[in-house]
Amino acid sequence: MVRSAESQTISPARQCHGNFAAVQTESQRTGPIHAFRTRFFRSRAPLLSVVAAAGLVACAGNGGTSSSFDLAAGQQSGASQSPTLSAHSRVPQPGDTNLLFGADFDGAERTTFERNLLRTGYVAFAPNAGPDGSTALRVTYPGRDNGSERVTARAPLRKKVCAAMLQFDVRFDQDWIWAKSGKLHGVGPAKPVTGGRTRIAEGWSSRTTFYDEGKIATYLYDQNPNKKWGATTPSPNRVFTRGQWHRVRLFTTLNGVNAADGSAVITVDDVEAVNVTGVVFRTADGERSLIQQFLFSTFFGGNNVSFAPKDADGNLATVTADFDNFAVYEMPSQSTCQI
Ligand SMILES: [Ca+2]
Repeated sequence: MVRSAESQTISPARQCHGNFAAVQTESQRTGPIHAFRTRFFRSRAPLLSVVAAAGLVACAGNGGTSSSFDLAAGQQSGASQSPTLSAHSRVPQPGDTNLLFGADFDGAERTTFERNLLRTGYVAFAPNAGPDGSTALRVTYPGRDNGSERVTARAPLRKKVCAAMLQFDVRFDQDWIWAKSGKLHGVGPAKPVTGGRTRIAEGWSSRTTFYDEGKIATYLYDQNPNKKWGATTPSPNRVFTRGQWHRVRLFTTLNGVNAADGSAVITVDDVEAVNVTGVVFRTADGERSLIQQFLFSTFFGGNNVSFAPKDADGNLATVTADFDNFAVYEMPSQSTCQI
């Protein structure tokens, strides 16, 4: 049975999904991925520890075990457990996974992705503004009749996969205006379906949105034939505070072609915020339907001016948000999706 994402129940936010310990595998420390990581995180050893231990921190003191991988030292530190996932853990954790894409804006030379972002005209690099004092990306959102100017760019992943985790850090400016809602980033297949366009069998998109005074939501273009726009599932509580850095993770798992077993899960600062199951992202299982693009996508709205940021006098306003440390990881698939 095909079920829409909107029909699903939101589970209550919780701190941890049970006992688990995930550590880096040998395959991550060698080969091109390692070289990529080394280049990407060449000055980011403290950050990498956080990335490698993602999810574990939230469970420390709650049955879990903290662990970290120190790239500078080149060895595992902390716990020595084997990579395992608890049977009770419904959310994949970064551990024995591959980094498929990364952007931290700290390189001496601009990458193709960064140059594509600059071409939008609404981004700038903000030295020392990142959560760790590094360079962050500052996006400007000028309000307009359909919400705000669109700031989008796509980047290919290094591998086509069934399940992936996107993570990024975001800080909404102290003067941020929430308005109704607006897009944040996500992942997609070869031809993502967005913007109310017609569904195609191998097309879909899985994104996040800010929503309603500081909540977050999944925004999914699935195969529901009755919907023009994506399906929104908001968090039950506010998760964002203006002026503070937050770490967002979006776990996307594709469905098997004949099964309604896809899912989209968001955590914010290691706390689960949204959990949507039973998603039918696709009805064809060709290679083009697999997760293969990072979708940088942020703007207010929206298809009318009610989505736009406005000041106290009701005039269109311009606001900013900072982003840093984008990374997409392959995750172990927990559906019947097969590559
Ligand atoms: Ca940075």
